[in-house]
Amino acid sequence: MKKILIANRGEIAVRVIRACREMGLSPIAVYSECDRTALHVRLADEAYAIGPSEPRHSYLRVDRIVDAARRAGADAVHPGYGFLAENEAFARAVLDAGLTFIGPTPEAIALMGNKTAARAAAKKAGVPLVPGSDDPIDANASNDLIRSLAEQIGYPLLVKAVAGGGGKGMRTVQEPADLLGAVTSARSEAAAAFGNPTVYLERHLVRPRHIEIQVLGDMHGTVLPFVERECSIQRRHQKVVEETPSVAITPRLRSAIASAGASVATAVGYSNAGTIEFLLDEDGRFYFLEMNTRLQVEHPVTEAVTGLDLVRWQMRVARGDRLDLNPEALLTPSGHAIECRIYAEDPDNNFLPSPGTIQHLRVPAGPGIRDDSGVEAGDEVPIYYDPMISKLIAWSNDRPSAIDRMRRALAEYTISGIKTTLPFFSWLLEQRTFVDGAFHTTYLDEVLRSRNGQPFATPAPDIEDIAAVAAAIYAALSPSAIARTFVESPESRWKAQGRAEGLRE
Ligand code: MV4
Repeated sequence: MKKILIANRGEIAVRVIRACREMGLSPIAVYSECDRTALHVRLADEAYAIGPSEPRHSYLRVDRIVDAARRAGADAVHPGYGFLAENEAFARAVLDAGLTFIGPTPEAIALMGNKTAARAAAKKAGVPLVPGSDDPIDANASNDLIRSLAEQIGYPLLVKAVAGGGGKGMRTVQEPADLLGAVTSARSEAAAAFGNPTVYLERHLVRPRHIEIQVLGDMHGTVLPFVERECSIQRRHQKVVEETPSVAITPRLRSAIASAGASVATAVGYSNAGTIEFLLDEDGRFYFLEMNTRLQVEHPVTEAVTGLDLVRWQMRVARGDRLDLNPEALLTPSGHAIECRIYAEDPDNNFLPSPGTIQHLRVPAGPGIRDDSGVEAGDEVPIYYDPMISKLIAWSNDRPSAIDRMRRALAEYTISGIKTTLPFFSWLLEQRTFVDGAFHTTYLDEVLRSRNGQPFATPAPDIEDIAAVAAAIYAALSPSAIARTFVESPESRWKAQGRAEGLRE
């Protein structure tokens, strides 16, 4: 393995390029029209155009990506996450072209992509499942059958898409009267989103935590689980903060849930990096939810507490190396790590995407800080893709000091020209519920709803002083302009503060 084509963009493409460099491998980029000068292209050894900016015409084009790999003379393809990372046909096309796919087999991707098949595999492995329907509910299922399945499972329940994951095509049902309507609407949403209307039912657990287990498998039958990641801080099914270890997991529970994760992966002959998701209820019982057959966004927190490079290990096991690691060490976190996903979104405007040009960028550094970014100053954040621009990871000896370190790094971070979720994180890390670790999967959506759109941005006191001085100078030099401003557009306090903040640049 000498040349690696990276079938992705943004921070994850940069992350894989870094691992390639350290291993003496040559990274090859692909890019869409709007990404022709993007950071991942600038950092790669070669780059191949794969089409227009819209993902379906470029980063989702199996044919063009495999063709680029052939033209480059690449030996292997790393899919990153998102786009084609969990696409069985892509993995197969890469193998059919005689290349190594740096990920699981197409069979494992297909199996785990089918959520009822994944449940069956977990059940066979002896791993606890949320009570639910074992068989998919297809178009032939009678209303009587659906009703009787629901009665067996009990209410409240969830209708989920067999081809789904991540909350799409999901409906909650509080009582029998709402069952058939929920099944109908889940089916049509699933058909539109995945081309497959099949659904299944699960008992709805209220306020669970989301705990996941990273696994690595080699091609010699070894599967190793890692210390858990706590991913309960989510907004509309999108993870926002991840950390490891979880405050809710005792050492006993850690080995039980890690063994469960490894059992699922072993049962399906899994190789490469994968993640088994669990729900954890208030009584400390855990239930298999689904398996993600890719490297995940939040892998750096696991790297921070284990000292391993997961991307490097992905490439090593893909070329046939054995996982000669001490299993005990992977379950023994060294310190605590937290990740904040920094988005080009306006938290003061319902997290609306905020594309545009990054004018000024100051990236935090110093002890225990890692910033995995896909952008530099002067870069444009396009409208076409997920607006996550970087991941900020803080590591320290324990959770309280990791929180302190993250607060410090957030305060250092300056991104101007676009709105970002930085002010939101500074707020979140001051919340008692976060500091106490007393949250669950619905906490963030609930607290955001209760805030009713109050702004997050709080200019520092020195900025307010500067603004006051600047306003005084402006008023002295041009009193009529000041008067006009106030008469014609009575500014809100927050807009005025926003302007004041703008004076920094
Ligand atoms: C659940 C659940 C409660 N009970 N399943 C959301 C996305 C998809 N991966 C599964 N999800 C959930 N499934 C049962 N039986 C609650 C959620 C859920 C959730 C899960 C993980 C992280 C955040 C979440 C936010 C809302 C709901």
